[in-house]
Amino acid sequence: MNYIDNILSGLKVSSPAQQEFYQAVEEVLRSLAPVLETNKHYQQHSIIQRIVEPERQIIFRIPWVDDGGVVQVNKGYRIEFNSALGPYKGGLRFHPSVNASVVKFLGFEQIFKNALTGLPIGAAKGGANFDPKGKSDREIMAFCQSFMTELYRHVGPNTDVPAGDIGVGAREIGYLFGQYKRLTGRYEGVLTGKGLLWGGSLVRKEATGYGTVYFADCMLNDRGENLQGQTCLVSGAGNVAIYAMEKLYQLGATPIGCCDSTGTLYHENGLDLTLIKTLKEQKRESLANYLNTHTSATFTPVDDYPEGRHALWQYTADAAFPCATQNEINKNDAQGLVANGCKLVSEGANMASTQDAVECFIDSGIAYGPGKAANAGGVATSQLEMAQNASMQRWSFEKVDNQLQGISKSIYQQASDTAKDFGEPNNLVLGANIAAFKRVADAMIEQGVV
Ligand code: NDP
Ligand code: 2IT
Repeated sequence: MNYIDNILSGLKVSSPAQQEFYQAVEEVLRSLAPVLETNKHYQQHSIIQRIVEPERQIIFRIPWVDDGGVVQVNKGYRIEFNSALGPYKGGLRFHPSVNASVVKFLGFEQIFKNALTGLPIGAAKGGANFDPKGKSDREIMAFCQSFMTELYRHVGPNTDVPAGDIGVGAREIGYLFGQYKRLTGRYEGVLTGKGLLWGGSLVRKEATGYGTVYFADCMLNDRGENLQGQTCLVSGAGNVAIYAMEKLYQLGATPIGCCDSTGTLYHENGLDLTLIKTLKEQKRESLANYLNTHTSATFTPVDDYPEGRHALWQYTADAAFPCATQNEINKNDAQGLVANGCKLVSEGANMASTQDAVECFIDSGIAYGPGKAANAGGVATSQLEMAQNASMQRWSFEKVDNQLQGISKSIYQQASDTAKDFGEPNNLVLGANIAAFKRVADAMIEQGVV
């Protein structure tokens, strides 16, 4: 479709050198072709041109002092992408690979993910090219305080509510919240993923991983199957991966492989999740140390595998849960998984698969849940945290978990029904993108040219 090609080439001129961002935009726009052709009013209102341009982009300097007394400088971002459905909402990522392209792709995906939850949340993403690895607690705190010293003027419980993502967990949210409170003098729900002692919601820590597994269960149930007895590969060993593994065990499945930035861990008998939690959540160590306890497991260092990729996807399993980072499954990985009999992929990570890997999954007919649908349980539960903060209430674990399950099912149903309506029942990428786009686009039209 010429219209889409023109927009994509215009984007490459106005936002040069943003490969990840183009990838995310292209995937969405290509799947919108049937809607744009039949509903000309979206073109008349220039919805596509508006939706690909963030409402506001904040880029700032983050100076801080390391333990050696040396002043360090990082680059910070908050991209407030779209507020048609509610206050800006989305995570913060601290990782050396963070740049404008990465934050923009994440913010763009967030628009559609948040729309699918059906909750009143707009979309944003932020972060910094800061590497938390090897930093002391004091350095992490100094960095977070400096980050918030700029960010605080742009965020608030009714304007923009950040949360965690890679490299940002409960510890960082705590330091960020403390600095916001100090600068503004206000104790309010400006961040989600807060500690349970001071405004956090039960289930938020578990929500993304649990939600990705609930979504997988919906996909399997529709095919007359379930997770009981299935072997699983779960990439990553962070927040999303750990709680995906926990829920898999609860539903009778067996995670047999995972990875971190140092390498891939394989344990045919089933991974020892208690040990992984100790290594990763408490000690912040490499998964390689798992072998000190379990000599029958295998660890493949990342350096022993071509192009710094992880070796995880070469293993045979019934289901795959990429929960580490973007483009972690390429076409070769996808073909290998399918050839080895993998029948389900549910993405905990955002844009976990390259475009040709996605095509391989859809063409092969296996169940494939794209990140913006499969990992929306995290942000949905963040909204439940906001609701509890605003009403000064605290809900039980069971109440929040029930809502999370309901939202995961509803997202699956919307994506699946829309895919069927458009004649491609197995294409949840198309279903999720169209269902989400319509909600945001219609709200934008009703709110006028803003
Ligand atoms: P964490 O920082 O808690 O964990 C990330 C994990 O992935 C770590 O174990 C890290 O290794 C590993 N990792 C990162 N890069 C690589 C790589 N190139 N190869 C192998 N392993 C790697 O982040 P989260 O779990 O929060 O986020 C994971 C993914 O889920 C991201 O794509 C994020 O955008 C997405 N997501 C997160 C949500 C949330 O609520 N947190 C919500 C929705 C999506 P190491 O331990 O060595 O650092
Ligand atoms: O990618 C994501 O959805 C997140 N990192 C969580 C966002 C949030 O606001 O909870």
